[in-house]
Amino acid sequence: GIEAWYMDSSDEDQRKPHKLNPNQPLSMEDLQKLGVYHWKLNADIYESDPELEKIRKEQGYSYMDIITIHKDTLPNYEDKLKMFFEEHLHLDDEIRYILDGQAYFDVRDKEDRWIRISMSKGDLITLPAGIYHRFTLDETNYTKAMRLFVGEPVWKAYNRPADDFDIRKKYLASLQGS
Ligand code: KMT
Ligand code: NI
Repeated sequence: GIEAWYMDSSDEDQRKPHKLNPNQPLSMEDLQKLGVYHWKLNADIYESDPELEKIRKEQGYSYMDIITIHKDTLPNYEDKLKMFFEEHLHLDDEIRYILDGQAYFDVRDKEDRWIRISMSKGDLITLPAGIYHRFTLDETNYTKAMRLFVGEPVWKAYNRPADDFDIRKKYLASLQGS
């Protein structure tokens, strides 16, 4: 299941948990305040899951594909993992549903601290357009994820600094008062 915590600042292996000592966990409500939303689904039935269908219909997630992130299945594995771990933003929401294995999504909080979100089979997450984030496998080195999108997918990532984009300003404005 999903779990979130503030990261330590050690530059050890990115695949390690990087929890503080003592751990500083975050609640789902804390994540919602940053515009990050989570659903728990039954990934064993993803091909015919009415709950997933309902979410896709309600949120307009018309596009989907599946990416298997493992050194034997993903072309240019090392380069892609390096890219995924560069701090970046997108002009659209990033919506990912973990079908197998596990992985970490890191997002910045309002004070620019890193939050690590631990995702495993059955976790669906949405990161809002304009939030700075990055992705890494954990020490198991494998995950299979569904990528969802409203309309045609736009994969372009803008590495930080990307502060001049309207979507970034809009995201920051959305944090005001929350
Ligand atoms: C991104 O943009 O951060 C990604 O697509 C991460 C890898 S998808 C599980
Ligand atoms: Ni991204």
